[in-house]
Amino acid sequence: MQQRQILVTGSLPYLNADIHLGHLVEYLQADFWARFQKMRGHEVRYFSGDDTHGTATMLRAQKEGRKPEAILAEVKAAHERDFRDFGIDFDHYGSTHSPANEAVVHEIWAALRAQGCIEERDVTQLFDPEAGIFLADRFVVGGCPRCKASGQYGDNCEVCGATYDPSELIDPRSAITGAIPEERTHPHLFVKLEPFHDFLEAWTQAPGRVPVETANWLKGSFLSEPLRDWDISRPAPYFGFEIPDSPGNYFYVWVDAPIGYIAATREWCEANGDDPDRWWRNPDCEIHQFLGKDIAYFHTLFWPVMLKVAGFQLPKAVHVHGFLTVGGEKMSKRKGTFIRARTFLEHLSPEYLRYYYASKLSSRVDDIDLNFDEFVQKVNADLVGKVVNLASRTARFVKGRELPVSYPAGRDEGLFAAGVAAGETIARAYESRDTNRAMREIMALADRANEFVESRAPWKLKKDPDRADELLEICAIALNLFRQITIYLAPILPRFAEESARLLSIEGTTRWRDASEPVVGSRVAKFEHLMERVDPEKVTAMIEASREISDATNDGAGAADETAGAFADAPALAGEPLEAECTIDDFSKIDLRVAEIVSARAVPKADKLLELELSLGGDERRRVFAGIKKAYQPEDLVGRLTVVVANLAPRKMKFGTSEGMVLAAGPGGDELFLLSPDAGAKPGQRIR
Ligand code: B3M
Ligand code: ZN
Repeated sequence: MQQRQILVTGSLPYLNADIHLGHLVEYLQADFWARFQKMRGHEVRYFSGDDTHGTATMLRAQKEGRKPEAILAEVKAAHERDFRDFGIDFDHYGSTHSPANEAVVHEIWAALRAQGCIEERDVTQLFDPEAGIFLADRFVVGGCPRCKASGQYGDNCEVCGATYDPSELIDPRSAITGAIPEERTHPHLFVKLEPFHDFLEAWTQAPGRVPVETANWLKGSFLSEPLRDWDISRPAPYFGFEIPDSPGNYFYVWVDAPIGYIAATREWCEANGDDPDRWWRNPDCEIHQFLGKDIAYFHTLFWPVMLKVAGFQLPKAVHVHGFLTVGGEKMSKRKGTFIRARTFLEHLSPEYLRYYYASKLSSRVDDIDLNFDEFVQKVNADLVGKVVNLASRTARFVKGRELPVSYPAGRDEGLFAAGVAAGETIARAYESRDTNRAMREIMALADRANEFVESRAPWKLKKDPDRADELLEICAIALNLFRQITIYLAPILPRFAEESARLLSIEGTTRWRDASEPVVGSRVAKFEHLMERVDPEKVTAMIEASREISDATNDGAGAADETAGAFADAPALAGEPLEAECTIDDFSKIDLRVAEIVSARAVPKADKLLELELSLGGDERRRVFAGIKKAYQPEDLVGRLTVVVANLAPRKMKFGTSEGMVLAAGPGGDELFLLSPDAGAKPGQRIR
């Protein structure tokens, strides 16, 4: 197998938030993948770091009367501790507030300037005269100009969904000081993106570059119209890097944040005598970026342009994951489901979460749900009941004895060889980040191994001194199967693999190919208990410990500067939205599109359903089952435009899978009215 050179990144968590279970989805997924690749013998580095700049950091430092650097150091140490304790094995964890990062920012900036990508234009924005700062949209609060709801932040109304300019708010106030903001004009610097339209189209739509869902979303939204210039400067005061040839202006946090990936690599190279260009200017190096769907567009529009202009290597793949829900709902501080990494560690073993996430994650962008009943059940049934059990019920019978000098392959019903063969399937699943599949395959091996032990009943042989050799043979088989399974689990549960090596007195690090070599001749050590069952009471205690009075300081998953996260420090001028309400963020998760009905037919034996084939523009087709049979004749629908929820998780129905949902009004039965856009709308257009 040819050795690959692979650079893995996890997105840079923002300074303002403690690491919580939502963050961990990503860092664990990338960690599983990086560890797997390392075990396969590839040259792999996994980098991340803190995202530090922006107004939010500045305001926090002011409020706490400290230097931002002091806060940075404290937060970085806490983040690194949380990651380490969850077994997330970064080769280096950097910070965007570093000399290395500033140097790369300058390099990229020089290239953007040299290639004529920058334009200066005046921007009129609200200004807080008391705080002396321009107010990003999220820092303005007032009444909605349309529905008059009070306490609306920014440029959209959470009540009626209207979008507007923050200056149109009724009685606008600064969310920082409560002062009445003024309009002021300041020159800003923009990156012209439209000249890169074709490049971005080709790059994002290349097979395997981004998940299909993301590629389609980009194509149907940003790439379907001329790309708007990107405003990359912020006037002082701002915590960040000053723009070298534009004094008094600072780089917007999202400029230097992704550059932090390169800076982290440089710092690591510096410390390890390696050449950063071998990683970032080398077409043979595969760059794999893991990130959440909320920040996919930063990484697939702005970032590739910066890389390209400055001659850096573009990522081979951007692996986008969904959000974490807990018990089917958004994490909530009030309900105790907004769980910090640290709180989890205080109650439960990190390995539980590593395994549970692995069993849930696939290569899809879908959100994953943490369901605590399932969590307890899965960990106990799979890890304790199947894997640990395999060793615990056999090792003790042969403690201190040596394994036979050759593996009794003829006596194991072909199980070890079957495990070797399964290794390739499992590796393919890991490679495509389908750890759900990998875990199922591995548990199937554990099931078969346990059946074998069951059928040989070593506990009975133990009683018969004449059958000691047979006992040893059976235990050697079981322990080798255990060893094989723990190697396959090692990207998820590295400690397990180490323990199994220790149990069989083997030295050295675990490699994937060790799974095809049975262990022979070495001594069986004392079996140490590998894992406790999850105690549901500890789960309850963890939730209790996470419960807070209100969600007022909910900093959300992945909240960056100038987005909701900044509000942790803002006075509560706005009424808190009720949890049952759908926030604008919730709503914006719904991808509504114009669709053309290209064919329609009645579903036989279903009295309500029509099967529709929808076109979402280009050659994107969807099959949707709609309960509108009583209201429409199929032939009347063909050629008509309607509205479809395009990112609804596919639903398996008796008649097939429905890949979306069309929208209709009315009480039901024959009184249903399909929604349609006005004439002129085109299939695939996003509804906003
Ligand atoms: N800091 C994610 C967030 O906190 C953001 C990621 C930067 S990756 C370069 O929203
Ligand atoms: Zn409104």
